[in-house]
Amino acid sequence: MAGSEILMKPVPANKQQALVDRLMNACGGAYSPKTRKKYYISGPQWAAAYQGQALFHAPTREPIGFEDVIRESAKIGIGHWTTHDTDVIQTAALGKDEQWSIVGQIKKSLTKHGLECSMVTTETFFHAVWAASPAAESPQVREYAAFRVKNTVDIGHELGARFAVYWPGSLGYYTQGAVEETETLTWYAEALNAACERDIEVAAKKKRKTLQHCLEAKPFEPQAEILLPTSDAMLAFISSGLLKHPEMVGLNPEYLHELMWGGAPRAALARALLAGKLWHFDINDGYRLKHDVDIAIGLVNPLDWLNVLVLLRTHNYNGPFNLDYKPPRTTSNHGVFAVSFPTAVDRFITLWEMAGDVISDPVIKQATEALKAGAEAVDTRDAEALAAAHREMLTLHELIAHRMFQILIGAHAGRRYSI
Ligand code: GLT
Ligand code: MN
Ligand code: MN
Repeated sequence: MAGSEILMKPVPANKQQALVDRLMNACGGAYSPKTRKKYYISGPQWAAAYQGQALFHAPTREPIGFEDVIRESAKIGIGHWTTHDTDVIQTAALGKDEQWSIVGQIKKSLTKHGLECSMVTTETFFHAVWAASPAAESPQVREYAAFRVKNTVDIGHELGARFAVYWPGSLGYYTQGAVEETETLTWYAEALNAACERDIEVAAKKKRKTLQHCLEAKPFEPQAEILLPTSDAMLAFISSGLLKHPEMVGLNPEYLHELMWGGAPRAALARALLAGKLWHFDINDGYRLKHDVDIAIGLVNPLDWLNVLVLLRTHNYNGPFNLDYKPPRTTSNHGVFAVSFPTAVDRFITLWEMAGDVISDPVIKQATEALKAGAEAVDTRDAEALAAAHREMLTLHELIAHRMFQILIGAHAGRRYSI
């Protein structure tokens, strides 16, 4: 292998796309766009259009608009599209005629390419107006925040969306004493109440169902201290009594955001499921206790992802899987749609199918059933006897983990490195 670098000739710029496409083909294992479309997968406008910029980075890609994203998503077989209000409409045009003409163009583009808009979200973190968050002390800023979330509800209904997402990443503070938490949370709830009430009105007028309003937590970034840092904090907030329509508000957990605070994403999802609030799910990958690297699904923690999907399949989760990741800044505009998106979708589908294999695997099934059957003739008040009676059985925990690994790498289906 050492010689291969020597033999490889420099690749001229105009031959590089062809090389990427050839190696992408050589990978094999791609699903057809028709197969991909059977899954409830959505592609965010902001993910596809992300130019590779961040605090320490200049953009590495050219800007692209919704026409490009919708057209290319259709080619790949991504059936749903999601957006922030300001991903597609300039802040100054929000609520004005120009907004509705853009929304009209989006509708046309979605219809032309056979996509549906599944979710809309309000940008409440980027513009200078949000310096003190959407729940700022100033009543005028809060009135503007209410206008923005209500306007997103209007856009959502017009585009046929079923979900609205809220990421309160600017709800918090940098310096201590700057905000009074209970006040800020009460004001934030007022904005959500305004969105829900508007939703009830518009839905009735349009004879549509109301939207499912989903809160998304992230433990840090961009505020230093965040008031609703985890999905669990949000569950508490939903049932705090501050919301007028808690039944309209659920969660949009993001895989990496739970990992970022050191939690187990699967356990966070389980708690949301038990509360009946797992409505929408942002899928990606990354590392524990690091910033929001938004790597595509399965590239860091494939075994954990498999385990997550076993849980969701077991509980018949039927909401969207939103590809909220950032194509790396080393990936070109061409690469975003030639490699980044199709491979993310295909890893998701493969892991989803594997989760089905895990659920029906005879070894895992027997092991799980045996564990649940417990041990025979034992005094349930005698700790020593109970521990001894189950001693051999509990080895199955590790055996189950090994079997899941085998399923992940295909060893259960005959893959071998040596005999
Ligand atoms: C922002 C955030 C994402 C959220 C988006 C929804 S905004 O990009 O980092 O995780 O899903 O508002
Ligand atoms: Mn997200
Ligand atoms: Mn993220």
